[in-house]
Amino acid sequence: MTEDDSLFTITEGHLDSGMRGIPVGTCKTSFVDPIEGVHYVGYPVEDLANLEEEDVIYLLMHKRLPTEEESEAFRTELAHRAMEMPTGALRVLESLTTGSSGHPMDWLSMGIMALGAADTTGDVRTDSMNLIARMPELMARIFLLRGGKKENLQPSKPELGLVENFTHMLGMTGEEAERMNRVLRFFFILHLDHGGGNLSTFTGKAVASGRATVYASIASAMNALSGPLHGRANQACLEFVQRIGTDDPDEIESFVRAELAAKRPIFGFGHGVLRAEDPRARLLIGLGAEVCPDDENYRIVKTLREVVPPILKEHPKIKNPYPNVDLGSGSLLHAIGFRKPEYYTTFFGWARVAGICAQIMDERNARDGRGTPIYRPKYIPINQPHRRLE
Ligand code: FCX
Repeated sequence: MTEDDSLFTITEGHLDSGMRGIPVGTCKTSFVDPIEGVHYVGYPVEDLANLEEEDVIYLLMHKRLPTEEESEAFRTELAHRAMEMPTGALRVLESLTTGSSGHPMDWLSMGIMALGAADTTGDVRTDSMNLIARMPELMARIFLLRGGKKENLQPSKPELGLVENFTHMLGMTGEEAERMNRVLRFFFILHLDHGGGNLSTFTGKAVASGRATVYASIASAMNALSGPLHGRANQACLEFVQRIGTDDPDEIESFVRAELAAKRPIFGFGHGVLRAEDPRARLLIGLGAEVCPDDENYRIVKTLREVVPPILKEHPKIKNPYPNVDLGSGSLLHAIGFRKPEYYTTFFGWARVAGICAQIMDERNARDGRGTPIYRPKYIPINQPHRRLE
C-alpha cells in the first residue's frame, strides 16, 4: 500500500451512512473478518479465550504474546499500579443521591473521570496502565456502592490478577468464585478489542486525537458504548429474553415478529461488519453448555439462535441476520450470579478499556511519535444557501 493507492471510492450513497465501511486509518491491535470474526494481532480470538487476561492485554499492547518473564513483569507492574489507586477520588460516586440513581455506565464513566482528576500524568502508557490496573476496584466499588453494601468491599489483592481480584473484592469465595472467574475471564478476553472502527473505540480515539487525556478519552468511549445499539445490547438482550419467558420456538417466533412489526430491534442479532454468526457468540453459547446448560434464560437464547435468523432473512435490508456477541453473554452473567442486566455493559466496558488504550497508544506513537493528527472528517453542507441579514 503506497500513499497514492486508491482504496475506496466514495459515492453519494456513503454520505450519512454512519461512515459504514469507509477506510479512515490503520489498526495494529485487531481486525474483524466478516465471516471469521475478530482476530487479535492475527490470532482468532478463540485461540486466546482461555489464556490469562493480562497476557492478552500484553499482546494488544506489544503485538506479540509475552514470554514467561515478561508476563510476570507485566502482572507485577499492573498489581503495583493497582495498589497506588487514588480511592479517595471515588467519593464522588458516594455523593450520587441514591445507590441506584443513573445507569451503571454513567457511574463507570464518572468513576474513570474521577480517577483521572486525581492522577493524570499525561504520559499515555502510564495513564493507560494505571487505568487498566485500577478498573477491577472501580468496578467492585460501583457494584457494592450501588447495591448499598459498600462495607462489604474486601481489601484489594491485585496479585490475584484483574478478574479474580474483582470477584475477591465483591466477597466471592469457593466454587461460586471459581465459576465467576471462569466466565468473567472468558467474557473479558472476548470483549477486549474489536477493530478500530466500532463506535466506542472510534470515539475514544477521536477524543484522544485532540490530545485529551486517556481518562477523558476512555470515559467518552464508555459513553459511546452505553447505547442500546452498541454495548448496552447485552443488557437489552437479556431483558428481551426475560420478557419472552419461554423456550417454545413458536411462541418465540410470534414474539420476534411482533417486535419487528413494532419496529424494535431484535437485540443480539445483526452487525455493522460481520456477515455470519459472530464466533464470540458461538464461544459464549458453548461455555453456557458447560456452565449452565439447564438455565432457563440460556435455553431461550439457544432457541433464539435457531429461530431468529430465518425470520431476519425475510428482511433483505438486514445485512446480517445472525447472532452477535451480545446474544449469549447476558444469560451467562445471570447464571453466575449477576442478576441485574443493567450492569452487563459495565463488564463490556471494563474489558474494552484495555483495547482502546492499546489503540490510543498506537495512534499517539504514529508518524514517528508526532501522533495521528486531530480527527477531522468532512461533512458536505446541504440546505444551507448563502444568506445575509437584510
Ligand atoms: N433487528 C431489527 N432491525 C435490524 C437488525 C436487528 N437485529 N439489524 C439490522 N436491522 C435494520 C437496521 O436498523 C437498518 O434499518 P434502517 O435501514 O431502517 O435504519 C437495516 O436493518 C440495515 O441495517 P444493517 O446495515 O444490517 O446493520 P447496521 O450496521 O445499520 O446496524 C446493528 C448494526 C448492530 C446496530 C443492528 O444490527 C442492530 O440494531 N442490532 C440489534 C442491536 C444489537 O444487538 N447491537 C449489538 C451489536 C454489537 F454486537 C455491538 O456493537 O455491541
